[in-house]
Amino acid sequence: MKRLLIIGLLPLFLLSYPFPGNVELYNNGQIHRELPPVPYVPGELVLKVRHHVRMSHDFPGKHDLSGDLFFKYRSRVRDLEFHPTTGYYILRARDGEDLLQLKSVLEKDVSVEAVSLNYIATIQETVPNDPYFEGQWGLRNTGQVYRPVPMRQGTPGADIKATDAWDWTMGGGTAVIAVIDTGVAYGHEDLKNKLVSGYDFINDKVEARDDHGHGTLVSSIAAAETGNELGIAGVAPNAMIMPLKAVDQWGNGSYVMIAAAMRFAADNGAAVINMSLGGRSPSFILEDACKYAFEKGCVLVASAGNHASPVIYPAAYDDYCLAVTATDADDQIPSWCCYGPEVDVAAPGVEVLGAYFSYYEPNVLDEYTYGTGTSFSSPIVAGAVALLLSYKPFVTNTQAMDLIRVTADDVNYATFPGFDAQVGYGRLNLKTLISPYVLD
Ligand SMILES: [Ca+2]
Ligand SMILES: [Ca+2]
Ligand SMILES: [Ca+2]
Repeated sequence: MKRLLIIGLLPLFLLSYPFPGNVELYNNGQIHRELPPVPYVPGELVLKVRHHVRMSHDFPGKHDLSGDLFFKYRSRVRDLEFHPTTGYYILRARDGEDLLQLKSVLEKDVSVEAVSLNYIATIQETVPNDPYFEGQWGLRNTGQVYRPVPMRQGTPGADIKATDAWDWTMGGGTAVIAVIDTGVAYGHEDLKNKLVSGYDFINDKVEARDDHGHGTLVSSIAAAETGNELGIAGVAPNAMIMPLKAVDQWGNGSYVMIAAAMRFAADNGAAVINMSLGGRSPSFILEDACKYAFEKGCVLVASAGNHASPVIYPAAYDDYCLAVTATDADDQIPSWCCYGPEVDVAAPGVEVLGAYFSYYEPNVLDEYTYGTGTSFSSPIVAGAVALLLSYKPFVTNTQAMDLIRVTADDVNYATFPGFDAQVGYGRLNLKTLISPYVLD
């Protein structure tokens, strides 16, 4: 298990938008990095004061010079307070004082042994080194600029709290997420080491190569290679992807192809099946396959749909599927989301950053793009389930579905307290889901 602990504030990555046309891509050559200032308590200095030993019968022992110091600098210093447990003095400068200049003056004072800014430490978080992580507001939203052009910022905390969950685990390498989609770009830098054997049901081939782009983006959101100093982080950093191509290059897949892929996934050890797809009609074709996979222990995760209409199938099969709708970077539910009592949870689904692939540029395998739609919410939940199952392998699929529901944040509590048909139980909270205190 790879844990990457970085103390303090992160370098700020300013992401650029290099690509013309109607898709905006991130390009490795154009990242600008700037270090933010190191935080400290404003107006405060911490002083180690030299002790002057007074050889006097009247005043045995040590006498410090802090009173003299205060008197000497009183025009610039508001107060000088002894801090008994450390033995240091906290100096508070008067308003408008140049703290760094005052610090350099005090450093030269013979009665001062050392001066420091009162630096602020922050809690440790498992923050991966993937350079576009700051673009992944859905994983961690501090209100950062997550997209430079057009400039986008979200609301702090409108995220799934991935870094907090990763403090506990980044998952084992065994959990497999079957992605029933358009395939995967096998050579993409952030996916090439994350694939297990899949199948192409459209072309009857062993390798499920993407000829559209949707499947590559979806797969990377769930489980891109993480901590590799490239691209993005996946929700389940160490899970593997089983690419199953059941959707053609125009974005269509027949129910029979999708059903075949579900059965293949269930028969070949997938723990989670992601279906960022669906149709408006119910059919035994999908329902039987869902039942088959569910009874083999798989957790089925599907997108609720993007047409402001009732939840699509297979997501609407309540007994077998988690139906996932979208939230944006302010924890609002977009108006285009499908709705209904079948909705289980929401997950970030607006401007979700992931791996880019295009049929027209098959050799471009190091770029990233944003996707909007419940298609990109679903793999976030699928990744969450994979992380949960690798951390707590004793959890059954029914329990996993319940845990996803009960640990979600009721983001529309003010208008619809409790379960509702817009957001289900709420927006996924990976921290609460993975918490060792739940079902341990
Ligand atoms: Ca990466
Ligand atoms: Ca449901
Ligand atoms: Ca609610």
